[in-house]
Amino acid sequence: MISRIILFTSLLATSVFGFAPVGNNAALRTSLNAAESEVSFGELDGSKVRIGIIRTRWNDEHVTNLVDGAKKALKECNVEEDNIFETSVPGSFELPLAAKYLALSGTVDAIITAGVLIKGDTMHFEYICDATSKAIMNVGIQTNIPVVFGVLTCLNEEQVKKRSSDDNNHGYDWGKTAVEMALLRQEALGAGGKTTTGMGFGTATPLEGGSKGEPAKREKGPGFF
Ligand code: DLZ
Repeated sequence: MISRIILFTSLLATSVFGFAPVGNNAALRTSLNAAESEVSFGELDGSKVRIGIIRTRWNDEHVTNLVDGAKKALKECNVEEDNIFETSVPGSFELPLAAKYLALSGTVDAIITAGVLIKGDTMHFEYICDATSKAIMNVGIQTNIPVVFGVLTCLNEEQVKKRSSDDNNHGYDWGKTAVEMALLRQEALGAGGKTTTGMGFGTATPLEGGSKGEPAKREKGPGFF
């Protein structure tokens, strides 16, 4: 009964204040720690998509694990190694602008931004999380290039490890998400011209170059690929 009251109080705090107090409650601890992937992906043919990965050098070891997870997924989707562009920026705060430059280069069909933010003693974490997540979303909306939000926002290193290890690596989902969204974009905008996701955009008239069944021509942008 007592634990139910504590859980109820925590849920109330979450909905009212946007965060839950960290206490000794087992149910709450479990929900904070466990973040198993709950998304499933169908067959994704990434053989004709180009993916950009922009990663941070902050929290290098963890981010490398996440990027490895993403690359594993890209490989499973048959994305060619030559079609993966990777570069790094110092921290998560730099991810959105770098993603925008890459998106505007016209050389990739989707971008994965990869970083790890760990809460410290100050409000820095909250500001960077908020600014970065919103800006990354904006890059996708403004450029029409899907940008995957691959930034872990964790309260401590233990949470990071639980989300970037072999058996539960969020980077893997980010890789699959990037391919799915790249295919969706090709389908929606006509580039690639093949119905691949079953979302119904395949009948849309191609916007630039090419005709149905024939990839639109891409111009090589400066600096990438
Ligand atoms: C400064 C900073 C701090 C304290 N922590 C992190 C972090 O946990 N993860 C991360 O990706 N970046 C961090 N940064 C760096 C900022 O993202 C950014 O690079 C600097 O504020 C410079 O703009």
